[in-house]
Amino acid sequence: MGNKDVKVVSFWVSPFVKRVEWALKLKGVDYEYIEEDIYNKSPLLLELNSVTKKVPVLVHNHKPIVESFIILEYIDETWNQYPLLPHHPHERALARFWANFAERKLLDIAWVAMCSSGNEQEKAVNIAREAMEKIEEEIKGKKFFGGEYIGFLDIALGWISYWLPVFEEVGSMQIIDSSKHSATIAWMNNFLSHPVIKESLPPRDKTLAYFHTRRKALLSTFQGFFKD
Ligand SMILES: N[C@@H](CCC(=O)N[C@@H](CS)C(=O)NCC(=O)O)C(=O)O
Repeated sequence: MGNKDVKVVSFWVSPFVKRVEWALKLKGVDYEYIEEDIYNKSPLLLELNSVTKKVPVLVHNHKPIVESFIILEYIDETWNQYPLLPHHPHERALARFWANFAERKLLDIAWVAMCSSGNEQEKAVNIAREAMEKIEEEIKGKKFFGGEYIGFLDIALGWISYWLPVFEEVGSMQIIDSSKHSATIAWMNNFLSHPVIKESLPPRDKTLAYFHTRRKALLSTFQGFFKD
């Protein structure tokens, strides 16, 4: 049964929404899942998030919170069990830094790479590969970014384990290189093997079909993206 005080306005294939669901599940917080049609937005979404009109929206005690990283921090501050961010301020700062770095240099850019072709795609793939190198250095020698357990940074970067290979397949491109990114690949396997993660992923065939459709729709959008 869903917890009436906690609702997540969601979209089934959204990696941003999954972060919120993963955090709540890891903390054992019950929530009500509300599926949104992001192509025909409901009055509820427009009321809860009139600024960006995007999901996820976490609604706690009737108050909305938006933006997945901000929601993660809110969840961590509100429910103390299973801490997500590290305890030490410097480690917390580093976790936030890497989350933002990966979002701008890997997620945003891998999206451009998936939705482009030719020179544009080549440039995007190169930037994404550089970011991947840095992430590889960060995860070396650790089971999870959070140490022995899945933490904030694992959740923030979790999309890499499932959505990035889909983006690669849809865009016919390669960002993850098994000869260079073995630590990242080991982390991906550890992450995907965790019961909370494993049980909450969208079906791969449906996910692939969805992003193929997005690529077709957006193919011309990113032309000239890297020009001044
Ligand atoms: N930076 C946001 C991104 C959220 C986002 O892009 N959500 C998508 C779904 S995957 C959305 O709601 N798109 C609707 C739109 O752009 O109008 C976050 O981390 O929460």
